[in-house]
Amino acid sequence: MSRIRGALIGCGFFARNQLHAWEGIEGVEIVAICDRDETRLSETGEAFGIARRYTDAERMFEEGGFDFVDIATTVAAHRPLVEMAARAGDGAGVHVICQKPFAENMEDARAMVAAIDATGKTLMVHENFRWQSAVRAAIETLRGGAIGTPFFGRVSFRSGYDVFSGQPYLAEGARFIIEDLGIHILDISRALFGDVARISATTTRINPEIRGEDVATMLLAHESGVTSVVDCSYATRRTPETFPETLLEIDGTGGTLRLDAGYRLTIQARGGEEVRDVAPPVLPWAERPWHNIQESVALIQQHFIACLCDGRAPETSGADNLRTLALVEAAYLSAAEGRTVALAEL
Ligand code: NAD
Ligand code: 89Y
Repeated sequence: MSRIRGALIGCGFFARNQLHAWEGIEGVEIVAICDRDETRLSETGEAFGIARRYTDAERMFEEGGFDFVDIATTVAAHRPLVEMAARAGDGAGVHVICQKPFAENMEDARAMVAAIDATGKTLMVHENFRWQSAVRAAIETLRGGAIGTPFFGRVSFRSGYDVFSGQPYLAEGARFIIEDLGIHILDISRALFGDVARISATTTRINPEIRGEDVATMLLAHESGVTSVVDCSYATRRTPETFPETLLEIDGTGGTLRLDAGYRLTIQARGGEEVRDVAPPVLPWAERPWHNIQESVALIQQHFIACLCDGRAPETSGADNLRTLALVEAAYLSAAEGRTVALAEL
């Protein structure tokens, strides 16, 4: 395999995880970075030994010399940067990974998917929670038929962890938990039970210091016939604090599966019980409690490179992610109008 060269845009809070993960993937090199903020740019360049540094993404694309771009900015910059990636190299384009939330609305998201589609390049949304090793173990167990056909699921993320000190913008937006975190939990529900026909949601804000909602409870009717409850909270003070674990409870025709706090996977089927420790490793550059998310960053980026090498679409391609993003929009619409929303409406 020839060397695959990447460039990263957005050297903020989360990008260092992505840069560490790229360092761990054989055959991949990040050759250029970009951030509007010169201090962040030079600190990141020094920390990761990357000499080509840009404050202007347009210039970085003009000078080229990379096969893919990793867009690690917050959402407002995603559409212009994805469209720049599509125009790069006189319209040949480059492959793209873009952080979640992919876009601010469905219209932007569809335009972004179409722009990269027209180049024939690969577009993956960095939807990493379904790649957390504990969640992955549950997905594979379910897909392997261990508990028969699922008919009920609960996908739950409840925490009181202070995410605002590292990501202050999360306290400022009119939207918070569904768009920021619920998007991952909804995506896990899709990975487990498939696409969704209808959703009903309620939201509330408990923390008076923030602008958006910090609690959301969603009821999903999947096309497969499964009903799932997806519940998210950043207002839950409890012990043990489980950030950033997603807990699962699934009933199937042949048994049950639970992913409990402490990364404990329990499968009860055929009169027996199996309990597995599915705790993620703490990678050398990772730190608790983020190690769970950090490992999933390494795994999704490996998946992206494997897809480029094999010429196949990533699991969370841009086209796939339109359906996760539609769930986010539908949940907000449902909560605002107090009604069940059919995904076909979006
Ligand atoms: P941040 O604000 O700390 O960093 C973003 C950086 O992008 C800033 O340094 C900013 O100057 C730069 N930037 C913005 N627009 C730019 C542009 N047009 N050109 C060049 N630089 C630009 O944000 P963050 O906390 O690192 O989050 C970034 C994204 O990652 C968000 O979308 C967030 O939701 C996502 N995120 C994902 C996970 C996950 O597990 N997948 C976890 C945390 C954050
Ligand atoms: O931004 C969020 C994400 O994607 O994972 C956790 C987080 O950092 C805070 O909710």
